[in-house]
Amino acid sequence: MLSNLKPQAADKILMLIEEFKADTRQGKIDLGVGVYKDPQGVTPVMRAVKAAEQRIWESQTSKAYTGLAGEPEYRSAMAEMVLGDVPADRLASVATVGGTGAIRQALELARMANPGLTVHVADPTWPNHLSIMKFMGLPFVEYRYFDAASRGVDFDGMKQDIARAGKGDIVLLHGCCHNPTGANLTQEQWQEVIAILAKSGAVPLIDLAYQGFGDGLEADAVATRLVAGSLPEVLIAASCSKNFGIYRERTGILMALAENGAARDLSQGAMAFLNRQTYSFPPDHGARIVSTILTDAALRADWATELEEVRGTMLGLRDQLAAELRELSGSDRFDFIQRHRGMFSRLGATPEQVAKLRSDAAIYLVGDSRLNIAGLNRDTVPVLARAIIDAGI
Ligand code: PLP
Ligand code: TYF
Repeated sequence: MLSNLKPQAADKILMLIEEFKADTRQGKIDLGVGVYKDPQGVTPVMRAVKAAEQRIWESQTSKAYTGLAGEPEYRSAMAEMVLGDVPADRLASVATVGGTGAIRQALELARMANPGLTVHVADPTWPNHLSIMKFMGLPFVEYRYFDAASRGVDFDGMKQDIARAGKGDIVLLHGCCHNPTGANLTQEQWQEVIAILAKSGAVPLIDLAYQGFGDGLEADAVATRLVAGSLPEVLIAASCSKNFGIYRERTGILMALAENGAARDLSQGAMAFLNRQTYSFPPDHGARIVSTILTDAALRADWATELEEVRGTMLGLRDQLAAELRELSGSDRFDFIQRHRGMFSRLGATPEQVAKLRSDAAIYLVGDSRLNIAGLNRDTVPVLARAIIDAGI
């Protein structure tokens, strides 16, 4: 039986990790996988996370099962962090295995509710969105998103394309810090997206994996809150991997805003059912870290301060890289790096130029010319800038 299996294509981003490790050159620079690294190249455990783990270790008396939906404290703390004012009468939620688990469960839920749906997804988007939908056999179409000339959003194209989504279709949107481009909608553009969805009855699924990495914890939630406050049905898949730095704990949440209390109850039941079919109880440790931090004023303040430091470090690197490139190129054509938000920027380079960066300068980007800003530090920014010019980008 097992020999009938077909070889599966490896994840190109995860493959880069191995290729980088195997490179023996001094001074190699890893700008691949989306993991935050401090200027020393370390992905730290955040102070508040350590403190919360200690408290949990000291106070936890049982590791018996929790509930299929996860702990209520975690779900309410996350709803407050993401939504601000929580419309409790409309909100169903379950803890999930990371943000990826939330996306998967959201798509399963949508298909249960509307077996004939099509998913509308940004071109480009996080590759796992596409591979999950392919694996599920879910029909999807891409909407225009990235304007290769400006490295901003092709908003006219996006509007035209998402207007094709029909009632009960899903439109998958990045709540902030678009992966892989770094280009994001303005608040006015979000309002226009909302108007299009309100007219068609298509349902937004917001992937929120980088809250706090763009313009700040509150600012990065503004779009999600606008959508949640304006449309009758909204799905939100949020991840705690990046903003709490607890990647391997696999901590996420799926929230569904329903039209009324009866639909909320149906959604809650279906979401708990989906958890049970997939893995029964969601993981608890990461969720408990998050709720411990969010419900304790001192821990929360310390976490928010450290998250701001992380965000500030990335913004400083963006400023420095744009300034170096302005000087070296004698133009402002790389200023988009300063306008982009989050961990990533898409440079808009060709695959050959990306390969040249790797062969000539030992600098590793994803093949679509996405770079992880957090892989840089003040010393490596000039090295990258020089290599970008030398590669003819
Ligand atoms: N969505 C996007 C756009 C991402 O970049 C990520 C990645 O890390 C995720 C979702 C899911 O993250 P995780 O499953 O690690 O919580
Ligand atoms: O896009 C990224 O780099 C992050 C991390 O299969 C990631 O989202 C990459 C690939 C993957 C899982 C996570």
